[in-house]
Amino acid sequence: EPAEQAAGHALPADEADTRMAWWRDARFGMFIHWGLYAAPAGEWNGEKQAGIGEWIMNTADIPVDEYEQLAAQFNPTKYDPAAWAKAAKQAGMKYVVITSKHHDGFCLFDTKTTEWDVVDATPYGRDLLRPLSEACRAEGLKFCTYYSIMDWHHPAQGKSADGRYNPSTIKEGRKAEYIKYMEQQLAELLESCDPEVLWFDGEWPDWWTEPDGKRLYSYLRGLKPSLIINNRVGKGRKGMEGLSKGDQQYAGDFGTPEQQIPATGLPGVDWESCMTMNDTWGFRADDHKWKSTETLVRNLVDIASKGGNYLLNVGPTAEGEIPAASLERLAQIGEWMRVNGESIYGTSASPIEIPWGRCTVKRDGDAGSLYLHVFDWPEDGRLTAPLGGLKAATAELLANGSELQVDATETQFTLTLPEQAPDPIDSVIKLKVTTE
Ligand code: H79
Repeated sequence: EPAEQAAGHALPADEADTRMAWWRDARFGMFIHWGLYAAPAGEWNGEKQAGIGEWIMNTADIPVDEYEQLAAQFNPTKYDPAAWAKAAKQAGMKYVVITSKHHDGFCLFDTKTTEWDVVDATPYGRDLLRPLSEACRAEGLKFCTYYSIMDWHHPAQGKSADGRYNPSTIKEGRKAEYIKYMEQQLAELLESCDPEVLWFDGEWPDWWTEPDGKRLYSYLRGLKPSLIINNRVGKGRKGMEGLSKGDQQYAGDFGTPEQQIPATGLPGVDWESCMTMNDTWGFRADDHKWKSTETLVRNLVDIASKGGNYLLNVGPTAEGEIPAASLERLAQIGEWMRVNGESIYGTSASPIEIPWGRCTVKRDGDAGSLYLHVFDWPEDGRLTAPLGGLKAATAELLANGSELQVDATETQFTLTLPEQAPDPIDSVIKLKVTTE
């Protein structure tokens, strides 16, 4: 049942296997939250607003006409899409997912459906996404887009009875109009940027239903059959845990844990954990709570060891720059990936659990490799782990190519290690194994 769920509703699993192949191999992508909210950067009327930066319209309860004035100031002259794509590429990321429209309804792409877009409403006056889609393709990265169903700006939507934008309501008799609006925008986006993934969000208002999600899913796959669409297109996700509920067939190809990593692997289920580098998605000038490179690399490894993807966020400024603290961490992750990338890309969930780190697996017929990610280097120079029915042959440290002594019994193997961990973040040992 989980395998069917992961394959998207009413679709044969082999179709999904082909369509999802690049995504399953990729393991690591860049999330980009960029929009008008980067200008207030967490502050409104001289006062700091709590919470995530891109929610400021809701948090500070800003009326639509006041929020609209942000557009007249938005002029990201330092925007360099080629540099962004390079930063993702050199970090070892394989795809980029950028906000085409967040909850504030503002479109970063050219659309005829509204003036509430970068082309019509800002002094910058040009599409922001198409150049990034081209820059990503030039780097061999898959270009993908985020799109919010909830829209605090569209006239068909509005605040709830209790005065909150979240969850927004839809006005009597105007739902069909709004769905048409979304369909037109998404068709324009597919036409101009040709994204490989559509990453929906803001699906939780009650007026949006699972049948609406299934219809939107089918409409989009009809326009572009190879599209991959997340489970927030409909009502299938379980809260911030993000995985698809198991009680029926929900629309969507993969689960979306947000700011968390599942406790265990989930056989047959495709999922991607999206996480921030600090405590906000959209840029906040005052948020310096950066996670260490060690934490970010170990998150990637933890996720890969459980068969998931890691979508790591950056929040560029209103001028168009990715914060230096983010670039620094991306560069450091890249250094680790250049040495150890083969233990991440194209790997699947670990068949064994190890107390001193994580394990990823690459199969090759009757043989394969267990990649042992050593977080806690043993003081006595010996590592022992269960073999899970496999036969261990040779072991090599990816950091320097040195061979390690392997002593294997029927059920476990022991490795003899050098005194010092070659990489304090995560030293990877490639253990070649056979099933025979
Ligand atoms: O775009 C970023 C955020 O702005 C957006 N998603 C990421 C990727 C987001 N983060 N947090 N939230 C939205 C808060 C939403 C929380 C809730 Fe719910 C909505 C709580 C109740 C409704 C969805 C449904 C999550 C839990 C239940």
